[in-house]
Amino acid sequence: MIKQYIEDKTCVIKIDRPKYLNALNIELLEKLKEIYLKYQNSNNVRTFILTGHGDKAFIAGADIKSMYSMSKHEAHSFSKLGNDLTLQIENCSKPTICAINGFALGGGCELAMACHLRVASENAVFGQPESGLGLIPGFGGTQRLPRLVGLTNAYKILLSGSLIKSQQAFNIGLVSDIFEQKNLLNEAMKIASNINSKSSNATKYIIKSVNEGISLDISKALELETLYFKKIFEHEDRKIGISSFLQKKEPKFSGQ
Ligand code: DAK
Repeated sequence: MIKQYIEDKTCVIKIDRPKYLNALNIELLEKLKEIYLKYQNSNNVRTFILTGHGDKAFIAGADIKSMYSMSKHEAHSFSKLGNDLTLQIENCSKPTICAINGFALGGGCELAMACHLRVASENAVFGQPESGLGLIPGFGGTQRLPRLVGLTNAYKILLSGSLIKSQQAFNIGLVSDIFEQKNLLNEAMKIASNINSKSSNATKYIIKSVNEGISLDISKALELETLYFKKIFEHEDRKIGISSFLQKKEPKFSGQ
């Protein structure tokens, strides 16, 4: 259901339910949550890559079949689990790069949107088809999509339920890069390795400042940035980074 391994301080998570185009069910969400809980504070991991097995689907949404027979109680747990997981990913001090290798629909697109970076294969397809199923997005789609692509693009995608391809997703800022399918994971690894070479404290405070500041008015958000800017001066990494620059050498951050 999920394959996971660690390579060069990057935890690679592969959703592997090909028979259902990697659709999300409760078990899968629980497993994902467990992986994040296990590695979010581990010294062996600096970044996560979230991707899907194969070249057809990243995640084709929540498991439609299991939603049909879901009781109200199960729907509530499902919703809570999904929203807890997206917040856990988004607020983790270690960034997740989502490598979208095919269909990213409904809950799949929503999970991708909770990640810090999104890169896609040329054949990737995005959409929030929930309205056609008599539903609305349940894992943050109505909230994160407008923040990422603006109201005009978000309403078009949410209300129409239409699917868009990689190039359009790139044009509206939903993904940062498009790669050939065969190179997708390698390219995501390169992005991760670049982040891994930077100060983990800087990574952590950038994520905190962006996440906490995005819903504040600009003056409060700038105060927050000032606060974290001051905090970063408590860390040895700042001295290592600046002195390496002055000595014209590559910094080797300690994470202290
Ligand atoms: N769930 C379960 N099975 C799925 C699936 C899904 N989301 N998507 C595909 N499959 C299954 C298909 O049923 C099929 O199984 P068999 O018939 O072979 O047994 C197999 O995967 C292969 O799919 P297709 O034969 O359909 O493959 P095609 O290439 O023809 O089409 C497709 C690919 C991705 C265009 C098509 O499969 C499709 O339209 N899939 C459904 C996409 C979709 O509508 N996704 C959004 C799901 S709704 C909430 C929380 C979350 C959500 C809502 C509320 N709260 C708790 C309130 C989220 C909702 C969603 O994500």
